[in-house]
Amino acid sequence: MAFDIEMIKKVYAEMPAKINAAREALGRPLTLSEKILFSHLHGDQSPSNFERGGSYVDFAPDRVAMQDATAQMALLQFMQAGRPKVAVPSTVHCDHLISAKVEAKQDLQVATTESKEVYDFLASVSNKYGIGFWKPGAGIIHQVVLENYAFPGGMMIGTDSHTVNAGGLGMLAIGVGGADACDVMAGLAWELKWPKLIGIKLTGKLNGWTAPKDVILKVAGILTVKGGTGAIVEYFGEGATSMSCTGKGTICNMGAEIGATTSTFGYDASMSRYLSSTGRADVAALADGIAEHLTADAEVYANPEKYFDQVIEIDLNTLEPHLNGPFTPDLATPISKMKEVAAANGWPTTVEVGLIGSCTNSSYEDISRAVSLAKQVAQKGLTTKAEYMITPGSEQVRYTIERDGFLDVFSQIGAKVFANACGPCIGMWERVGAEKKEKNTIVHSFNRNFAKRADGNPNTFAFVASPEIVTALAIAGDLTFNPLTDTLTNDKGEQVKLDAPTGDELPTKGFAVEDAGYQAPAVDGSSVVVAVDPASKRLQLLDPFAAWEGTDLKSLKLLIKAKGKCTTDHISMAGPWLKFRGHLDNISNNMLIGAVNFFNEKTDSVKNQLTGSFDTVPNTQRAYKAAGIGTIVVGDENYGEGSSREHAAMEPRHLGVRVVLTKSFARIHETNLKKQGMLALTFANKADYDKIQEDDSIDVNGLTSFAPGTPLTLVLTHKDGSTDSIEANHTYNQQQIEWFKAGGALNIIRKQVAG
Ligand code: MIC
Ligand code: SF4
Repeated sequence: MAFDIEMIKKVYAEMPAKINAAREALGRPLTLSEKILFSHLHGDQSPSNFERGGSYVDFAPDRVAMQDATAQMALLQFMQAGRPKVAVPSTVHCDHLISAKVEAKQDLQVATTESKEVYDFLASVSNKYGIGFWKPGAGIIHQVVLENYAFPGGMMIGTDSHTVNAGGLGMLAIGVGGADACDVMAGLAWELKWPKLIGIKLTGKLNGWTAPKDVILKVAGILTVKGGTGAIVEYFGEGATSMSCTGKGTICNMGAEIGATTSTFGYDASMSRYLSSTGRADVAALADGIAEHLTADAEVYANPEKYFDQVIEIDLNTLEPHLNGPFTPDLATPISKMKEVAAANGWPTTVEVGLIGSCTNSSYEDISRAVSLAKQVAQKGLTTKAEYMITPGSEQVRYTIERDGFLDVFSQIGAKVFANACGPCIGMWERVGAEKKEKNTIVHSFNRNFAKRADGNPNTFAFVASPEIVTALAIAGDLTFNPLTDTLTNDKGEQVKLDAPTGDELPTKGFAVEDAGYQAPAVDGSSVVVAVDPASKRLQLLDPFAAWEGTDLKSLKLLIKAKGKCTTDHISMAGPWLKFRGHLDNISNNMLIGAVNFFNEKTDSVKNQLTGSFDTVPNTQRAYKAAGIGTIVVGDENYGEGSSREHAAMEPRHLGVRVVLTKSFARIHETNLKKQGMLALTFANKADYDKIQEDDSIDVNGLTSFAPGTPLTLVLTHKDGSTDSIEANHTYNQQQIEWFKAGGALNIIRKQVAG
């Protein structure tokens, strides 16, 4: 039986009437995304023609998921809210803190020793507040959610940007910061700007070497890392229904890489098969009962241009496998063009390592298709040129692929199997030699490939591809190898071709697992004590941030003007820093150390205006803090893209940065800044970015009349005494202005729950 089946029954019982009411209010057919949004409006909200990309709307999500690296902060905040139990079903997943070094068992053991304090904290908070706890080794949050919790037509939020993976099962699943999760767990409404809608029509059918991954790699190439911002992407068409449920999950997962709020697919037979095979025939039966409500109205898919803001059509019959990268997931190259493109750009073409798995591509189907290629190595007298590594997405998948002999096939090509965890995807790859910073190329089936992301080496060129293509390129050891047309030389000196991959959508013998790694919470957790050692280096209870002083902000110093891409990885790096995710002061020592200083093109080197000398960003900021001087951070386009980690907002808040002024923001990061009581502003005129000088002091005026839709004025005083006055826009609504005034949303929640 599925978890929380009563909740699912209730959602389905209420859904048809809510959808009908919305259809009536709008007087037109509805997309699937709208059906799910309208059926999850918060009680204080009635259906109306909300403005896409304009109206802030309150929702009541069905559930919350958190991974260990973000759960610490989310739960430290939740503990301050003063509630005895979470208001909606919630889970914690231990997946981000496990290194990939030797192999699964040993690495897991090291993690459970090293991070014992954090795991114990998460387990006891979960136990106390009624939260399901998935132990280290159980698997990666999004795979575990897909296998156990996602359900068609549901709405969930998760403290991880790839929460969107659950769209593969027809949910609206949205990545948020911990403070948002805290609201929902405390029983409060969750606010989101009513999204725009992008429709993607998939015609034809996947075949040969092409995989679901190639759909999203292609889409990323079309839309770029910003193109999905503020939008839900809804896939439909024969190409969608003919694809596996887990393949749909992969596509939705990487919707995070185009900045989309989330992505989803209508309920179909593939979802029903997946639900049944993962022990949830009960959910499949319930979904079958209201199937018409779990997909768009027929008119919508017949005339998508009328209902979506943008429609893209992709023909799967002719779609080629793609390789996206290096350093950004939207640089898409069809495999047949790689020779040319790599040569033109001087990319290193020897593939050193191929890595498959992660939350993005760990399905039984993915693994079985990769295995069909690995088998050909022995059959055709080949040797695998690159190293090959696997991070299974869950213990259930790992156990099943071991039972079915797949791990044996992989070990014959020298593969290493790491723990069921994020590992190399999040910089927890203790790669031998990475510290030498040599230029090299890797290919992986993960989702992100920002600089340093996998192994900490800025000169690792990482390319994202399907598990099938990763496996083929690892065998060939060559980035320019096109398995569709090229041959390899075998041990007899013959030219051989790899046959196109084949595999099973689902295990014919069903999934199996001995210990899935789940720990249910206490029925009554009131007597559970959550202890945090005040001397801990890894955990620190939170002190509320100070409220706004009630005046304009005067003489802020420029801390850094960041140049170019500044993702949350640049603002709050992962890898070795993950261990401080529960300790705000300690993790603040990584603040913005990856951002490039516009004025000297260096990372982690900024001018301290008090002394005139250069120092690291955290040291400089701490010096301003000690002197009681507020600062401002200036950024470029799509600032804060990438992950949901609210540390990227809490660290500047904690260290005394008052304003982040950019050309544009990524959605989750902008919300995270607002939640923590910061000012997130954008240049009204993007060219004003050029007016910011290294020694600027900056006033922010207009705060005493801070109001929705009214820009603020910034006065820049340059070193020579001259000044520039510029306008800054913001997207704060009245509620968010209250967060700013209170010094952070949590200061308000605490009062609401107590009062
Ligand atoms: C990521 O893929 O970058 C992460 C690590 O999963 C993050 C969350 C985090 O920073 O903890 C994400 O995508 O939100
Ligand atoms: Fe983990 Fe990587 Fe997935 Fe993030 S993207 S949840 S780090 S596997």
